[in-house]
Amino acid sequence: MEGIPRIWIRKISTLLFACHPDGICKPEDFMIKADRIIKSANLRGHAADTVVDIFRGFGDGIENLSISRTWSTRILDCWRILRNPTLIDCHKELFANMFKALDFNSDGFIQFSEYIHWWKAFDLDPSLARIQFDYMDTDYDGEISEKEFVDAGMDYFFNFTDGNTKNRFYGPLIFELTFMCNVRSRY
Ligand SMILES: [Ca+2]
Ligand SMILES: [Ca+2]
Repeated sequence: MEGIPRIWIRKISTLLFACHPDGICKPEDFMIKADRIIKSANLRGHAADTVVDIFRGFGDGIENLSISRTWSTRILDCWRILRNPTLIDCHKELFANMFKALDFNSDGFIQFSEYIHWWKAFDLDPSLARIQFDYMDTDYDGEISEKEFVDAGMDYFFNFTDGNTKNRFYGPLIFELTFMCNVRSRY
């Protein structure tokens, strides 16, 4: 972990622990999130199918990774990804697909009434959802465009120099870390 910026470790650890309490994402974790979104938003038909298809794709994407690895090893894997520019486009596509899954009414924007279900699927404090929504809404029109959403996702993963980032894409950042145990202290 030496040499990896602390803010970036905190962000990626937050992502990993948001997926699963042990910090190791498994394909089934994505389907649990999809199911929560569908139930929370009471989705039917095309909107529900889109959520399932896209989250299944996320799960398939990590299926080849060894689930016996520790979360700290996963962080090192992510650090290698970050430094591989050929994978930038893959991540843009990932966040674009995430956007489509959350744009339940397919109007080209994520409204807050849609976004709140993503927040609930991760068991995050609903009162903090508006803060992140407004952070992503960089043109202040009250909706999240695909570009705004992708930009926020890319910033979260690829920006490791902003030690005071306000980006909380996967919820409040894990505050303190040890490399040996699951520290869930957050602010
Ligand atoms: Ca929408
Ligand atoms: Ca906007």
